[in-house]
Amino acid sequence: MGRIIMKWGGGLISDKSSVCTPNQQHIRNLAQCVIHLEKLGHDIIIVHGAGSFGHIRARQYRLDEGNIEGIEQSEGVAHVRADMLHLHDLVVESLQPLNVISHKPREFVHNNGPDFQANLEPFLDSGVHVTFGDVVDCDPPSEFGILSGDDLMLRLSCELPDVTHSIFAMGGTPGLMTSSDETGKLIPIWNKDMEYSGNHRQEIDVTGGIFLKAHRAAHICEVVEHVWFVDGEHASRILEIVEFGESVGTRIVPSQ
Ligand code: IP8
Repeated sequence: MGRIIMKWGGGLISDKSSVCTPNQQHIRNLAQCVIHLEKLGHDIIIVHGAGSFGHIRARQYRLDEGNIEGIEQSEGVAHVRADMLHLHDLVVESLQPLNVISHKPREFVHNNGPDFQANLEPFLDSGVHVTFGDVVDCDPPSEFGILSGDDLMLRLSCELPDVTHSIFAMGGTPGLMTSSDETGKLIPIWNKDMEYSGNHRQEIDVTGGIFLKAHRAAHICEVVEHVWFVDGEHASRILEIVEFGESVGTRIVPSQ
């Protein structure tokens, strides 16, 4: 049936402005969607973002800048890793009774960004795989860094065989928009030569927000047929994409 790789955005599964506050309803709805797709026979990988379990404290301890001389950050690394594990456990629990295989990036990834080093073969084992944006060890002088789930989406989607769908479920937007205010319209089909509008709250978000997603998705669509941004608050749209090949959202396509 093919492999579906989906991102559960951090802003969708948590309240991004309030530290370590999960959105259990959204997690439950997405889990039901995965349980349905698994029954149909798809191989599934979930990559979840960090939301308020990662970005707020990572920003506070400046973890995205790596090791900074004279600043005590090891407590911050441990704290964010513990918080991420908490969110990860909620995601894994939501998927019961599926056979879930958890992959914690701190245990299998070295360095961050799109060229991180990791063996991705274990993601081919049978079961539903779950991984997430995390604090990973890096070469000196950084020593550590933030690995975004969007970079995991890129590498898993481009390097694993039989990937049919790469779907970014986001919170608070139906897809890529023409403008960030109330006059904005959904862009149903987008390629990297087209414009769009995005808001990146740099004071909160330590990774790239919508701009990083669009950039990674533009690469993924070179090798994966169905690459989509959808409003994850309507999890049924994910099912529609898989079942009918279309739904409300933005389909990302290669540029001509
Ligand atoms: O939310 C960020 O992952 P993302 C990971 O997928 C941390 O970009 C720990 C902030």
